[in-house]
Amino acid sequence: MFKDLFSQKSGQSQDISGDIRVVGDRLSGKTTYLAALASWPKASSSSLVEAVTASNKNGEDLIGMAQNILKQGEELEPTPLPDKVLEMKNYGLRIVLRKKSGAQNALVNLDLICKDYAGEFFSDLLNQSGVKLQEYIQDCSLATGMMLMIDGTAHRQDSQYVRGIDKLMVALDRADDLARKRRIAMVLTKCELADLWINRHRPKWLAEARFPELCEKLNSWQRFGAWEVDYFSVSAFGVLGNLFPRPNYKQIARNRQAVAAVLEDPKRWRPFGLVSPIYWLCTGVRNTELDKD
Ligand SMILES: Nc1nc2c(ncn2[C@@H]2O[C@H](COP(=O)(O)OP(=O)(O)OP(=O)(O)O)[C@@H](O)[C@H]2O)c(=O)[nH]1
Ligand SMILES: [Mg+2]
Repeated sequence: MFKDLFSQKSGQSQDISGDIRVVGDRLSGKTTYLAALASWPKASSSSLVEAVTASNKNGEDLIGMAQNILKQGEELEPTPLPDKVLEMKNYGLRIVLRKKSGAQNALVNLDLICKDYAGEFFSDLLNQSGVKLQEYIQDCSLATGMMLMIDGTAHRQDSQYVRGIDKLMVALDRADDLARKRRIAMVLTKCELADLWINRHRPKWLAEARFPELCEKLNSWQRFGAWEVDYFSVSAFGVLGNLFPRPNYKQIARNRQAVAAVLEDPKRWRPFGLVSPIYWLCTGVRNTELDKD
């Protein structure tokens, strides 16, 4: 397991690694995000991302999920929360980045291990139920950083999310006293929907407008000094068209209290913003080029 960020230069390439926990409410889009990232459908020459590959079997399974769910219109199962934290899957991915757009040989290899925490973990936090909670918090405390996935259209849940996240942050602070600051990326998902898309380049503004209480809480933790916080907007689906973009989205059913959706046109699948939060979590530096992808 990776303990913390390490970075080493070998020739022209640079190696970075990170160990990330993906947390958020049920249906916030965590598993879809990881599946979209693993299958990285975009191969534009202007993108900083050269390739994403699986580095273990679980990572390969993610690619399979993307094929089924997004491309063939199958619905993704809710992620189960295993009884033992050791049974939770480690998704291994390698993200290869160019150092500058258009550059050929100066590469950054970002080796990532991710754990997809079931939304059930988040409800357990809110209800302070679930005997396994403590074990999971211990596991979270080992991570390089945490991605907090929030469905951008779920602004009515703002107050509820504050309670859950505050409990998690308090518990993590108690779990052990790290010499370094912890990083938390607040990631708004499904940003191709509603008016999120037109404001996707202002993620902090968007997050504060839609989730004012949650952002205030995160900012106060940051002021307190133990946490670093940054804001991101992503869409696993993306849009169709450039001049008059519309969501690449087809509703297939209303299920599990939410709308289940698949890509309308898998051939023109262009997710947005997927790598930026990971890069920041692993390096502490925001790469604004990645906010354009
Ligand atoms: N419009 C849109 N829908 C999305 C996006 N990402 C995920 N969804 C949909 O949101 C629903 C929930 O996605 P999941 O990835 O299963 O959510 P989850 O957070 O893993 O849920 P749990 O495993 O229950 O915790 C699915 O119907 C997805 O198709 C997105 O970028 N845009
Ligand atoms: Mg899931």
